[in-house]
Amino acid sequence: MDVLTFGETMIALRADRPLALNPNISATIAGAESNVAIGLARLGHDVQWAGRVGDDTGGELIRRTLRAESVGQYYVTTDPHRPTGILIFEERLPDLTRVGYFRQNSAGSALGINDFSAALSGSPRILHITGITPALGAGAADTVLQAAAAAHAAGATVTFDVNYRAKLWSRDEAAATLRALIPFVDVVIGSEDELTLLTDEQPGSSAAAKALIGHGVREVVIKLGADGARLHDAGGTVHSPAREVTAVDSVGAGDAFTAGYISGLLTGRTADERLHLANTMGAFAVASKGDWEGLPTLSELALLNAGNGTALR
Ligand code: ADP
Ligand code: KDG
Repeated sequence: MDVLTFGETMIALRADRPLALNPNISATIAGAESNVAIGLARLGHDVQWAGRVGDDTGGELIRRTLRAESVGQYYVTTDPHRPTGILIFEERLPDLTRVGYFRQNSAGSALGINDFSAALSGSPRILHITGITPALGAGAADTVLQAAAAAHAAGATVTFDVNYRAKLWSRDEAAATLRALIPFVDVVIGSEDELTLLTDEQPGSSAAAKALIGHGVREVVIKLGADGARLHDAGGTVHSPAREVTAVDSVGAGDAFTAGYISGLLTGRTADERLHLANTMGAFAVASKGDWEGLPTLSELALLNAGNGTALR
């Protein structure tokens, strides 16, 4: 197994205007960790997503979609007592989306280490975690901590996307919980602002990244939106510009970026190449609607080099 990741995946209802205004709605799935898993599977990696889904049609939608995307679900449990959570994307302005959650007491939030401890002992090369799962409750937070510690002890690389969600918890709660993960994390991915949850440094300088490296983190990757991304490691700093695209839906760009970065780690690419691949994946996500639907396969990566108006015939 190349990568194991776990978290909550939900039914995602996409509304083309606010719900109160009787929109057209389409149903798909969303979840930061399964978005990363789909991105990695499209790039040809062997990836397992672990989690809990309800014994309902939402659970069926999630399972069918992940199966179609070649994401392994050997460690997915169907919870007989709790429903699959729901997320609503309301398109409010072009490229401005409002996200609403209906996920309290959901199946996905009841995730425990027993759901996938066998996977951890199956030696994934990389364990990918995010800061969303610990926000779902004390049990989920403890699960993330145990998983990170176990993977670290087993010699796996642990990648961590901070993914702070203000609708789920306060900055103070997030800081206290997420800082405990740092001793077990090899690669931190986040925005400038998110990094300051993990250290006492101010945003906008490299101090936060340096502090994390001082605490044993090997690589700190900072997502800079339309400015691309920057990597800090013991060797210094590398910046890579974003790919030029027209943004139509920025939600999911961070997950696509992370999938590209992890793929670069798995294939032994240089820092520059890892950032370029991550930026390319992020660009595909912002240039297409949906969290993961527009992500490229390996052979499609070069499409971004084609000029505007290209027809493939
Ligand atoms: P998040 O979605 O986690 O908030 P960002 O907005 O920084 O993260 O986006 C993640 C990555 O997606 C960026 O580092 C970049 O590679 C890509 N990206 C984001 N916005 C754009 C854009 N307007 N044009 C091209 N690439 C973008
Ligand atoms: O990263 C994109 C996410 O916002 C989305 O897919 C849903 O996992 C999600 C969350 O909890 O916000």
